[in-house]
Amino acid sequence: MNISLIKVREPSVSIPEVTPPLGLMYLAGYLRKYRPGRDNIRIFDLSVQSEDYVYQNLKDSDVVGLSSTNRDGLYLSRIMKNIQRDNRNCSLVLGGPIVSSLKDELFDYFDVACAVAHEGERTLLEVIEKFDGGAGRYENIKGVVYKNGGAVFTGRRETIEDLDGEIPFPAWDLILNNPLSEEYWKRKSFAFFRVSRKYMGLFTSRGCPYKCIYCHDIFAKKFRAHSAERVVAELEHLNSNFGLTDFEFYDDTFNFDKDRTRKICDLIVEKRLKINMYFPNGLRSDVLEKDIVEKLARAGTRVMCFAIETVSGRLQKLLRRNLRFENIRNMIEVAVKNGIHAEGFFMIGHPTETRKEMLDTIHFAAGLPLHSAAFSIAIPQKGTELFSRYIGENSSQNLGEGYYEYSSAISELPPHEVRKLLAYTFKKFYLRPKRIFMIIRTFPLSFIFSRRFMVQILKWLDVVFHNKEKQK
Ligand code: B12
Ligand code: SF4
Repeated sequence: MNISLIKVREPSVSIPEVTPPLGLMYLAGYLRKYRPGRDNIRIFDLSVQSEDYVYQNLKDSDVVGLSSTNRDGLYLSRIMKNIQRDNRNCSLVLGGPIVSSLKDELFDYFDVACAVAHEGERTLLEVIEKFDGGAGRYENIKGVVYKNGGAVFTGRRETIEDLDGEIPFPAWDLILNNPLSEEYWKRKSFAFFRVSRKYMGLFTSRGCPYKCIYCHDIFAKKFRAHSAERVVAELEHLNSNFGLTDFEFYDDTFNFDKDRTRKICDLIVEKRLKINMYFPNGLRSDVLEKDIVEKLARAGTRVMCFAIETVSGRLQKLLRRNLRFENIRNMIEVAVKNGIHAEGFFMIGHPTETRKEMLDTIHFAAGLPLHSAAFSIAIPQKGTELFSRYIGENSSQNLGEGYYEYSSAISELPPHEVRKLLAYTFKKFYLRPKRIFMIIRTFPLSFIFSRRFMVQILKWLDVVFHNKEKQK
């Protein structure tokens, strides 16, 4: 079958970061393994390709699979209508985080026969078998949302436990042997900086055992991981076959299994792999240990992000984040001492948060020996406990451009006051000679003079001055 998989993402000024469509590469790799020689699979990405280009290339598709997050819900709806209009004989299937978040509510927004929720590999395989003349019925396929009068969700499918045995390498070649790869490499990726222009994202574990109320649950609340050997085999493969040296890890809790983390680092050193590693999606800082940070540094870690969010013990509890703080400063110091660029993630505007709590977090962040910090405003997203508790399930907010409009005042301060404080965080944190010197010292020169870096500087300036305008 001709299968086209499309990442649907509206080109956005507010989030310039773009990453290769790892989820689609996993699905393509899986279909190749379990339907060998039966499909011709292509991947498109609307965050880096034009709509016209994608539409023109879909003409002979038997199946079109679309992947989206909530943020791009309204855009997805428009794209889907256009595809349905031009390709009446092709079967459409929807997947990605938006389906896991909305489930049977999905059909309130989208007119599609079938959607796949949560971990997609096994479910998509069964859906494709059905499209390919199989006798299967949606009602017998676990993990789908299908139309039967209204929307029916067939229930959550069991997770894949033997990741090494069942999940093949993602179909990286569909991106890396394609001019499309250049489009990712010339844009800002997830990490604060990269040494080499060329890179690939990796996802070495699935699921997260923590239960933060603002977070989604795509891969279940249980940590499952590829073995250290498999992770290093992926790195070696990408290094020797595609010449890549830079790798961004997008795992939710890469370091949850301490021994696996140690072993991955040891193997990289043992095999003398000369690579640069980045953890832009954060490491769980309270389960880090000094020797682990040192090993990560020796193995080539350049950027390590610490997701701290709030310093308030009350809010840590309310958000069910439950981060223990004793260890954080130490681990940041060890990282910095070992030449790793340390970034902190912080949020303000949490439910019931007071001005004092916000300021405490800002001052705590500014006092940490971090190179950089990303401050954002907590936005309740559909499909999370934060949303159902503080906004209400019936609201359709968050499926489009309005996403970043901080319209839902869930903290003690009105939205414009929270925005004012956000602007203050940038000044408080960055406008210190010591910090600027620290940042420049860890950056490779090639990055300082790159277009990507200039764009980042402009973005920061925009945040500071844009908010100033709004305050007037
Ligand atoms: C890399 C990343 C980014 C990158 C790139 C995002 C992008 N869309 O291009 C950057 C840094 C830009 C980013 C930004 C944001 N992100 Co982000 N990001 C991630 C991250 C860390 C990894 C994504 C990944 O590669 N996963 C690994 C692959 C294997 O998983 P997957 O893509 O979900 O695919 C699997 C299934 O979903 C399914 N599937 C996926 N597509 C399809 C398609 C079909 C047809 C089928 C059948 C199945 C299927 O099968 C796949 C294999 O099992 C995830 C966290 C996570 N755990 O996934 C968050 C995540 C996707 N991001 C999230 C959010 C909230 C955001 C932001 C809104 C943050 C913000 N406030 O600014 C923005 C929105 C950007 C946007 N417009 O999409 C949420 C999305 C929640 C939701 N329901 O929408 C996630 C899940 C984090 C979380 N736990 O809350 N993000
Ligand atoms: S925010 Fe991070 S630690 Fe919390 S549930 Fe989500 S992935 Fe897990």
